[in-house]
Amino acid sequence: MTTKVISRRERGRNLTRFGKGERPTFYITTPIYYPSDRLHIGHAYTTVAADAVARFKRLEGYDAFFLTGADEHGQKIERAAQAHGKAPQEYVDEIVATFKSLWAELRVEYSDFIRTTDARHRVVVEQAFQRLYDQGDIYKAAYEGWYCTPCETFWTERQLVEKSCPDCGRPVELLREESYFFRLSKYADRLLKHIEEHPDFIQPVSRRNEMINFIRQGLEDLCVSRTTFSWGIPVPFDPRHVVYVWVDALTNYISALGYGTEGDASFRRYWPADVHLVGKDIVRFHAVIWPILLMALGIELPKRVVGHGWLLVDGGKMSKSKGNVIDPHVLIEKYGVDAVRYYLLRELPAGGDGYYLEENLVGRINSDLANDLGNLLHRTLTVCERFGGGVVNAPGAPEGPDEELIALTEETPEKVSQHVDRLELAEALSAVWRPISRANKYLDETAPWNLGKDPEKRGRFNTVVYNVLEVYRFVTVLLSPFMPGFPERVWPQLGIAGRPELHAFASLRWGRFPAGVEVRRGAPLFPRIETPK
Ligand code: ME8
Repeated sequence: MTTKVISRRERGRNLTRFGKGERPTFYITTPIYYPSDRLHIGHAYTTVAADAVARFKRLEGYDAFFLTGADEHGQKIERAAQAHGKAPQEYVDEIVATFKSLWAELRVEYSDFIRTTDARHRVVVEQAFQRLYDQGDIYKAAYEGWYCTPCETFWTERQLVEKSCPDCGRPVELLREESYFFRLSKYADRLLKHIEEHPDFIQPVSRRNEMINFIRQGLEDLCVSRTTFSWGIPVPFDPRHVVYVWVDALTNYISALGYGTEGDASFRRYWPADVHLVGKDIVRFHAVIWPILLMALGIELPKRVVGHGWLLVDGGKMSKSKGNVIDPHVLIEKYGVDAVRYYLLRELPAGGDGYYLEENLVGRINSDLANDLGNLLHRTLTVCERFGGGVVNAPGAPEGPDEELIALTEETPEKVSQHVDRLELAEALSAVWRPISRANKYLDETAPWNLGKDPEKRGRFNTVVYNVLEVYRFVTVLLSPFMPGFPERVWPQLGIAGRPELHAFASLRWGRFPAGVEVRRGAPLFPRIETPK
């Protein structure tokens, strides 16, 4: 990817340029999910990924705003409510409550949760629709075309594949309605120019190329109202129509910030969004319809639309009809939230798909978390308690493999930061694992359990223990956005629970670990999961 990477020095300059209370901002969003059903680990992936990025930015000193929410209107929801014998509002209220409790369980710390049934959202959609109509970008015409309700998407006859939806393969319905249309075609050239001039606008590059081809084939005006059902926001000047659910939904990214209202301080502060993180299935809506809506409204475009791959299960994409949906609650209950977050974020390579397999999750827990990460601390604290009275002493002059271990650890924060900037979270985690693996090997090389027995080697023993624990402090800080429960369990063991200044990104300079602290070995951080042979 071609994202410009800001060096630590530049970043430092950026941060110091702003006075206190004027930190640089960062705005990241997830899609707002349909409350037509319970969420599965695919949705959990997107939300945890955005949460990890927002937390990382906060760690670095940014004022990060992280938005998620629910997309509650449309025919699909109306039908789901009917099928459950409920009024739509009652139905979505119940499901949205399950979204919020899942995010709490996954320790997702959003700044705001927007619902398209919120009054604050509705006024912004009404206003935008009215404005587009007043300026002639929305007009009325007869519509005949095909509609896929599960995808809430219109298709022309020629776009269908075997008379079905080209995206999901399900049957489409013929619609004949008087509708309002939005002049997408009028803005196609401007959008293409924008995409060409901003190589980072759509990521990864494969999606970018796909979008360029899609736009070059010619954009047709978009049908933006419906009359055959009523669960939506009424068109302000013609209330027999409701606003097309994607126009309604996309507007969440600015309605949550109070765009166009008196309380628009957040809009002025955080817009344009730094990243709209979405699954690859909905890049088209975010990279074509959304920017054109914004252009027509005279609003700056988001900086990046990042499409991630799918988490696949046996038989392809998770879907209720295939009966292969993985429920995150079950996994959290069984393996704990840090392990589930780690697995999700470690498993999907940037831009590509990944396979969910419970065996792989258990494998990651046993090898990465129990063996590498957990044991490193346990082994070091064991020798520190047995031979050093549990006190961390100041290190002596570096020798042998020390310099290499220190250099690798010192360069890691910047590497991780760059990966996070590029939304390469699996790569960011593997960068954290390099000093972890090196430190495990370092313990084998230096064998502090032998040094500890020899009074003449006390100095070397102190150095080795100090170095590994300082590596552990770096690693714990860097993992905190990914596994927010992890540091809480580590700091007391390292004896620095009451020293928040040592948990900050800015403290990641080698040698800050305070000599003289007393460590306290606790229960293993990640017990091995025994699997039947
Ligand atoms: O599309 N792997 O909502 P939705 C990875 N309401 N991510 C997955 C996934 C999988 N198997 N399955 C789903 C909508 N996702 C609209 C969005 S935004 C203005 C409106 C994630 O409930 C992925 O991020 O169908 C995808 O984009 C999103 O869930 C779709 O959620």
